[in-house]
Amino acid sequence: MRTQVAIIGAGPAGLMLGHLLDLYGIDSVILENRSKDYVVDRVRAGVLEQPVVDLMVQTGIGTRLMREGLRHEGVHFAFGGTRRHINFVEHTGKAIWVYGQNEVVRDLIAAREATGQPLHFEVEEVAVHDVESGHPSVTYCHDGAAHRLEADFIAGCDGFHGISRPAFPAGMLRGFERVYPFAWLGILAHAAPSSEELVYSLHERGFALFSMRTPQITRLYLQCATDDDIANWPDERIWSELQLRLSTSDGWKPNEGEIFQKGITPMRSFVAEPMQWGRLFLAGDAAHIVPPTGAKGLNLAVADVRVLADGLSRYYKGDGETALQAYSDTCLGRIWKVQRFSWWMTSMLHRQSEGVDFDLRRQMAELDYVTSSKAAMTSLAENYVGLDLNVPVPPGS
Ligand code: RFL
Ligand code: PHB
Repeated sequence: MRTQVAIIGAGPAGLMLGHLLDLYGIDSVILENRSKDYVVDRVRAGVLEQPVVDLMVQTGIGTRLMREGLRHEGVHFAFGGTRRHINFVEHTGKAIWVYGQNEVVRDLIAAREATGQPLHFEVEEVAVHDVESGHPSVTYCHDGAAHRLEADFIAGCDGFHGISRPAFPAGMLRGFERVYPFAWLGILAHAAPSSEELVYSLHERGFALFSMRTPQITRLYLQCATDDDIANWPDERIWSELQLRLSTSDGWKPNEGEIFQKGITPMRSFVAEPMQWGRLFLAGDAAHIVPPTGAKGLNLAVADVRVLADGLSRYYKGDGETALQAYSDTCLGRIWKVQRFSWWMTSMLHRQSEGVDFDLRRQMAELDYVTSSKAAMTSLAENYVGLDLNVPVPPGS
């Protein structure tokens, strides 16, 4: 079997790459080790930057997003009992959209299936070979049979725990990491959102975030301990903690409802450099992780594959390997800026450790400044709505 680009992983990175390559007329095969239901139902991100929304609309996969997505002009910050709003549109002319990662993945799978290009779920034992040659290949098992897929290039879009990054030879890759001393407990509840926009809160008991998925479903997060067990969090405890940390003196508080999903997520910042070895390219969570406080993971994954699809298209148009040489450096420039923003939001909004009251006072002062200085609000807004990405959209899309 042969293709131009073998893509490992059918998360947002792998599926969006397959979509963009198809628009450029480049063949690909996507290999995913989980089932289709698992990939679609996995509860993850919720916020799309303006550049991602624009890309989806311009490349023909934005119809449902335009119909069902929730356009938000800004976010609120709650601290010291008050709630302050930063209006992104006022400061940058751009907005953000709340549209679950599940929905993005669902739309991308539908687009893929409509093209008839291969997308195989539940593949096993995926391995990459001859990456430093001009003829790399991927071996895997599917439906009980062993396969070898020959390709011009391999895209490792297989997330933080995939096989692509560990395939780099020892010493070739440098990892930069920060693990945070807290985690997020996240829930989905059948409750109408009581605020039209997100509320990020710093409370002396820790961080909390009010978000949503639809006009009927609220998404909420609480800072908890890294070794916490979800069994320690019966629904009543979750609601009472959320009410304590989120309610503000203007009378605002989250609506309660039946909790139908809950889980604990660790927080990490990670960057792997470089993102290319021979003809293997890493993209998305395979190459970097951001703590979720800036809502950047999915958006960064899409930015990487835009750069990669553009480089591959120029390669096939005749520019040769030089079209791809800048991939890693181009992506890393943006990645480190987004890492900085995600780390900064995380540091500003989380209780660092019990009893460090100096930090709490300092963080409250920072929130006061960030929500009142025009310069600071503009800086936060331009990072939150997404830094400009100078990559063309595929022609004919
Ligand atoms: P994914 O989504 O992890 O997809 C990788 C895919 O590869 C598959 N895979 C393999 N396939 C074949 N062979 C193997 N050996 C394989 N190993 C793995 C996996 O099954 C999977 O399908 O990575 P990708 O595509 O790079 O996308 C990244 C995003 O999923 C991630 O950054 C975001 O979800 C992060 N994130 C958020 N991002 C945002 O932009 N906005 C948000 O609001 C936001 N909130 C969040 C988040 C992540 C969270 N968690 C659970 C980590 C909130 C949370 C709680
Ligand atoms: C979400 O809705 O899941 C969400 C929103 C904002 C974040 C992280 C997650 O910063």
